[in-house]
Amino acid sequence: MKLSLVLAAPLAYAAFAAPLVAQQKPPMKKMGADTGMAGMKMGADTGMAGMAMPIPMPKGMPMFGALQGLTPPITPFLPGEGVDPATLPMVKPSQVVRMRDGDTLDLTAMLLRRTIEGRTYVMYGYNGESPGPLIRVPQNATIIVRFHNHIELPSTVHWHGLRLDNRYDGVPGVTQQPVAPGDSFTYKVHFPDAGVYWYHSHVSTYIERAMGLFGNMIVDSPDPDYYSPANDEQSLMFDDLLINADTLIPFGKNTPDFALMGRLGNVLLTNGEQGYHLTVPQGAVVRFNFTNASSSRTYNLSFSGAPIKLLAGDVSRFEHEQMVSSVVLGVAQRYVVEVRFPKPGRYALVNAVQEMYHSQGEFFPHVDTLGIVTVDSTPAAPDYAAQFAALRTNAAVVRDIDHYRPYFSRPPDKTFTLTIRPGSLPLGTIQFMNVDTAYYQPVEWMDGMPLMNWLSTGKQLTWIIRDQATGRENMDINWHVKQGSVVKLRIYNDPFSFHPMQHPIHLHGQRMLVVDRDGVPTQNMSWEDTVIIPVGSTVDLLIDASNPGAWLMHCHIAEHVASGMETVFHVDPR
Ligand SMILES: [Cu+2]
Repeated sequence: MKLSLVLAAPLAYAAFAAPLVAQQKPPMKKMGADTGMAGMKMGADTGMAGMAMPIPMPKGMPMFGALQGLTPPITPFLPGEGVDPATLPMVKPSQVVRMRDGDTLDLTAMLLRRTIEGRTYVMYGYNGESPGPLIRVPQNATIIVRFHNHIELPSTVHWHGLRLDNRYDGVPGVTQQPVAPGDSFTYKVHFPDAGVYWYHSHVSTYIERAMGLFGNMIVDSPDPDYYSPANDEQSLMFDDLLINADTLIPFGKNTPDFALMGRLGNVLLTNGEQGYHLTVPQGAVVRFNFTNASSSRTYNLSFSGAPIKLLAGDVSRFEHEQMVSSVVLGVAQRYVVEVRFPKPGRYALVNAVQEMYHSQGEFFPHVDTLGIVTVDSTPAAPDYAAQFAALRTNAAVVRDIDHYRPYFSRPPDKTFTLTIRPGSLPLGTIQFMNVDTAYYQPVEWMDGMPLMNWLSTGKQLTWIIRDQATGRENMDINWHVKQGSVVKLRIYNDPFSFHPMQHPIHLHGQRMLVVDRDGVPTQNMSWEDTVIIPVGSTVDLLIDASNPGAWLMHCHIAEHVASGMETVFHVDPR
């Protein structure tokens, strides 16, 4: 059994976890008296004991005195204001809805009650479920979805990863008007590619998606041998909520808070619940469809050492199946893996990441258990051990990508820089960022500065996609390409900006290949719609611009897109 992490592969956790200190900012002075910025700690020693913090702070995390007592300048919003929760339906688990070509589904966004750790919250869902119904269709099917908006905010549905007709892409202001409360909109949803996709609200996603407006879609290939055989299949959507004591932390009604790093929750949910559980027979091979529905969290997933075989990315299988020790799942990404559970006992599904306190330059491991797979002593039947051990080459994927290989080494047609422009942030935040003492890592796995993050709003800063050639930014870029062209896009994530952070960049309506990261060509590709660009990295993408229309390209961190980080990729019809 080969267990390896290939650095050029998209899943190299080690490459995303190493601190970036030397690359950008000089080592810091210890926070405290010598800096004049009191490194206050919560608790009795600061005299702050008993003062209720509006956001939860990790134990031992240093605080900045200058920010103490501030709250973000937002109009607080939570779903269902003025609604008696007792009148709302209790959430139901997501149900599989199998649909055939031509079928129609009614999908209603609505208020729901949910119970988490014994407390009841008002949140959103579709058709009484959150995640919403799992839509399962054959490849090449087209279905009709009648969307009804029964929440108090305007909404739309975006069909993430699908190369469908532009007018049904669900982007307010680009492909349609937002659907007002009480109104409906009919989508024609086409599924040209097999794999794992998801649908979600594309209006105020930092509220609506975060509060539960998302669901999975599984597109089945007609090829019965598309994946190797498995004893079970599980579709898992990962999500996180930020709760303090018994309160959901409110959202900004007109602009997001947590605009620097996005909202990272302290309650981790799998398919809307804590403590995922699965029981399988000994030796079972389980195919997992992973979807990251979080606003900002990147996951590094593994199963207590059980072998993981990587099968597929966002929009296709990989050229070659490979064994990996963990799966790095950026916001909005999907991976299909198989896991074999060789011995009876318990295997924890964990998110194992590196935590860091920016101000201290302290790094330590952080592990959250998302669920448990219990393996009983009955042997799995059939026994797929041999099929699991065989690493297949997907000749159809290799042949398809062959058409694009001549473009791999071409110079880029367009180069974007990812950066940020700070505006009227709190003085304490500006001081901290300007003293060149903050540490950054390629990927922010945890919120290492929650108070500063909470206090930053989308009105106080702008996240930027900048066209290097023209200097134009975000929605002013105005990029047009001809349908059928193959476009090389280089994206550089500036590590010297005011606040560097990874950005999961998503392109609507097309498929793309990650051909190169920091000068290292990708050895094993799948077609993607979302790519993580770590701090300081340069990524070369090859876009198959096959689908005409005005397609949004944006950072999928909900607070970043709401703070400006979006542009439109125009594919002009032939
Ligand atoms: Cu971003």
